[in-house]
Amino acid sequence: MLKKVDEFISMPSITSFVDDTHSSSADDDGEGKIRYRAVFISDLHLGTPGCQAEEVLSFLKEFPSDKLYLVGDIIDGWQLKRGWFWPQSHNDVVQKLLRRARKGCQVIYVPGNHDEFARDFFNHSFGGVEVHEEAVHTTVDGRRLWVIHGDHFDGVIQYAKWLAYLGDNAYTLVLKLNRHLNHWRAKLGLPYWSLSQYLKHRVKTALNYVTDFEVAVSHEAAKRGYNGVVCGHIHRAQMREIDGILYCNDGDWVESRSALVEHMDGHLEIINWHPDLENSRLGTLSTPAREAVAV
Ligand SMILES: [Mn+2]
Repeated sequence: MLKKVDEFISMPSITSFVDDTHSSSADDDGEGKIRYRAVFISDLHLGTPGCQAEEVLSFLKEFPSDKLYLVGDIIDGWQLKRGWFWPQSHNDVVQKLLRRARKGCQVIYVPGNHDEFARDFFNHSFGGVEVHEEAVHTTVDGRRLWVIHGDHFDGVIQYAKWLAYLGDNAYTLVLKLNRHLNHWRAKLGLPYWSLSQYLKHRVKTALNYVTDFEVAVSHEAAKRGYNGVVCGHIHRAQMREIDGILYCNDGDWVESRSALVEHMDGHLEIINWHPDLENSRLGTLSTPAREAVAV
């Protein structure tokens, strides 16, 4: 399978097809923008209210590329099963991805656990979007990066559930609940229960989880002979070297709005997309300035 993907990526016909994109029509997004060799995004969670679809659209418009990797959890099938939520902007994202494929961008979709329904369609193509169990991206300077969503490592890591993420709303709710709880505890003559201590423990567990995940994924990439790995799943953008392996996590579009890009010269960068801010980008080697939990 892997070999097949490799061959596919290096097929000369694909390369010439990609070159056609320069003759795109006037309505093509990305016109006049800097072109990227590859863009990696994951964890959009389309179909949930948390998905920042407008920001995904503005990001894609600003970052045209020869290759686009959709690194899983693009559509949240779990949530959609519970209740249909599909606003126009979510539809627009799907349309945008399909149009990008039509315009000659090679779109490779590696499904995750929330869009596992797509896992029935490995090695099929939908409107030019190729579905693969995993992929290999070769950077212009020849580094081979293993592209996977990452959920398969959940079982490998001790913590059954990932606690890497506690959203702002959940945190606000916990604070509110804690106030009420301690109000009643005081009335019952019970001592104050320390929320900060409780959260500190949770955060520590969450951070351990993140590190364990990063290490496990990197070691597996090394075992398979890759130079690096690109994944998503834990909603924590990151790029660093772990035991000689370049570990890249492209983050998410539920909160951090982050992506990984390969410039035409082969250097990789994590983008934190804040279209409203002038400087929405972080340095190539730096870690996105985002805490796991705001405590
Ligand atoms: Mn996932």
